[in-house]
Amino acid sequence: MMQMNCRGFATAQFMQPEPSKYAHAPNMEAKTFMQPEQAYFAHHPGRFFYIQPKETGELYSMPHEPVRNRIDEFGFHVGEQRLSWSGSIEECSVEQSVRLHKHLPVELWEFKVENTTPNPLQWKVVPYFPMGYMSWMNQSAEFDKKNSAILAKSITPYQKVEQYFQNRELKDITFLMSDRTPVAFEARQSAFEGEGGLQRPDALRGDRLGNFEAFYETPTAAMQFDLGMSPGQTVILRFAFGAAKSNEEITQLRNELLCNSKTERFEFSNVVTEEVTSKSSPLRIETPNHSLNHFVNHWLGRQIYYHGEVNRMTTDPQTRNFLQDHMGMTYLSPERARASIITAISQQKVEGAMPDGILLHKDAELKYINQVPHMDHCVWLPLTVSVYVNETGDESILDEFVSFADDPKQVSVFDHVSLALDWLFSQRDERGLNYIAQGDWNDPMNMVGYKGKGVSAWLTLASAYAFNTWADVCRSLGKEEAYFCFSEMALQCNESANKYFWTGEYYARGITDDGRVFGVEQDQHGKIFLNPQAWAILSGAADEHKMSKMLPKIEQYLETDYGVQMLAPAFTSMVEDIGRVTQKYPGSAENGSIYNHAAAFYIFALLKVGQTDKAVELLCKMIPSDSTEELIQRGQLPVFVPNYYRGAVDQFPSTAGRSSQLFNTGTVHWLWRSLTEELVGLRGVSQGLRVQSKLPSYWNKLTATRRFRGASFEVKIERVRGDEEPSIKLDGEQIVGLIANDSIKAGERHQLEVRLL
Ligand code: CEZ
Repeated sequence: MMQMNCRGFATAQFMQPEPSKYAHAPNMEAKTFMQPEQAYFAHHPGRFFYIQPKETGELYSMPHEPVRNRIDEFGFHVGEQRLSWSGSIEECSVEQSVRLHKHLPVELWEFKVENTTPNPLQWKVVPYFPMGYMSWMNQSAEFDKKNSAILAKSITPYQKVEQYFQNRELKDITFLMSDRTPVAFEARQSAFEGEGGLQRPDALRGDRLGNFEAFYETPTAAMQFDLGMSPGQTVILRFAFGAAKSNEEITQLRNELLCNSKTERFEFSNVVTEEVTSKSSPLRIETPNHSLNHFVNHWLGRQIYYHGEVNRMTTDPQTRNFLQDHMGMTYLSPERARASIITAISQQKVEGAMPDGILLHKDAELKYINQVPHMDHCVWLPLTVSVYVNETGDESILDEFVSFADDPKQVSVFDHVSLALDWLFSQRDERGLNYIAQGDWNDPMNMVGYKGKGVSAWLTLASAYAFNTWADVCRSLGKEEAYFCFSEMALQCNESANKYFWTGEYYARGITDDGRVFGVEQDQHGKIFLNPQAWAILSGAADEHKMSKMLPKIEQYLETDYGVQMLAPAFTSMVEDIGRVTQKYPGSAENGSIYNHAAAFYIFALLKVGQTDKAVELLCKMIPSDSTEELIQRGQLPVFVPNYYRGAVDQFPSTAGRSSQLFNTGTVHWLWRSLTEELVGLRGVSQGLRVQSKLPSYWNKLTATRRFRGASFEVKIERVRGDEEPSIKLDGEQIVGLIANDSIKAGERHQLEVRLL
């Protein structure tokens, strides 16, 4: 995984099996995971090329950092297969690009310059790939002549004997390897920079770099190339940068990747495979909103696929994340989703509880947040399994026999899910409200119920939704008794929620250990939370009357130009009966940001009840439009939906809308469902494909292509003309809202025409 910005700063990570890096930020890395609004440091992590034309002696760098000298033109191009930067320097065109290896933690870089002047030119080009501080135990760097490579070697710090045996397999060498021999190199960071620093490094003052190696000193990788270019000539330099375990591995990589200088030899391609490239995306839409179309058609599937493919770069994804990530994966790669559902279920405890995290590797352990007891993990199981069954039609999964984490006894997947729900139902107090312990969906809401009494409104409503969802599955399987049983459980949860949390205007967020109802009008901060409202709609607790009260309150307190906030006003100091969430910076993350995951639940719920205008308005706000002003304020290109945009817009207008830059978020799966199943309105059910399309009043038309069980449906949604009746036509024939299973065959294409009021 690699994330880069236009200036050349980069964060790259790979799994071995725990998340690792080969280019390091300062020491803080050891104690943290992926950070929101990541800081970049002058030296790293970055990939830079210094450029010095002999003719003028000026110093430039590509991309903008670290020299920051103005160049004539500058472009940053985010492509499906590669990232590239283009520029014009002293009338020559320069391009630099990066792709990732399909399987290995290796970046492939190309640096291309074309002499577009009428004169012969002499340029000094120096790639500068700092590795940062690698290890306090052992770090060094040397030049490997045979491979034209700088090898920075290190020992990952550890203390326990058993870690030695695990760490033996780590790729502790970071290399920068070139396809041609440099005239000189520099492997010691301080020698390269000297007094001039990164912007004017001492090493570039002379004719040649100093050929210094690093002996327990901060390593770096710089190589010098002197390029003589006749008029019209193009020169290409190629590099591989990455992690390896041994010198032999590096030699082998060189043979594979760099020995033949023809571009075709580079078998680098997209990790996100053909399954989701824009051409074969299982969903394509054409709406009047171009930014939305572009995002959905090019990037949304990729962001979902990324989650399912790498599980957020952890070996113990939180159970709720893992299950939602595979709920999304169902639409793109059902086989993987199926296997993941089984993996998750096999880690259920025999009493019914799902663990806090799913272990994906034999040496994996529950870490960080997964050591804190959260009460909501069971909610996500029926949601994911029902999506899987409805989308694929593969009911056989329900009959698979799977054991438990703590019991070899095997029961069917159907029984596992039912057990999870029974457990959820049992974790309620005498009022019928779900205990929160140290968190629910909201991770850092850790002190509402840590004494064992506090309850969550969201979780009570989410349980009801989970029961209803499972009841529907039971009914479609003909299990009437189970259907009634789960429906009854949902009803009880909804009744309790309405009794204890409905304030007359909207739903409160919970009741603390000491009996304080919070998330209500009287609270100075955190007066209203979005999640209980959204899930009260989903669970059916909120009837029309309640919705007519809630929706204006959400609009008043939570909606902003950048989307809908998760709570408001943001907390400004610790509230000891709510917890850590109140200590996050106001307007960031769960403390009142535009937390897109929560916004997506709300959008999905609105679509379910036909509040299409509001839903589509909020959905469009998730994706930066192409207005320059807005892009600058958000600070992010519309190639992924971030975890959050800064909220607390009344308290902090200057930072409102700023992106977290975090691309890990369950948002995308709910966005996919909102678009595919609710707006375009093609939802898998056990009898086939249900057609219930929607259009906001401010759109006249929506066309889409949706792949379903291997068949492809081209949908045209329009309004009725004159006094025409609403209608649905499948391949020219009128139907009544259901395409039955026997007319859905893999490989076939169908035309659907939907006319709405
Ligand atoms: O992580 C997410 C979790 O991965 O926060 C969501 C939760 O539902 C997801 O499962 C809402 O709480 O302080 C924390 O521990 C935070 O909770 C973060 O780890 C949080 C961040 O938004 C990072 O993505």
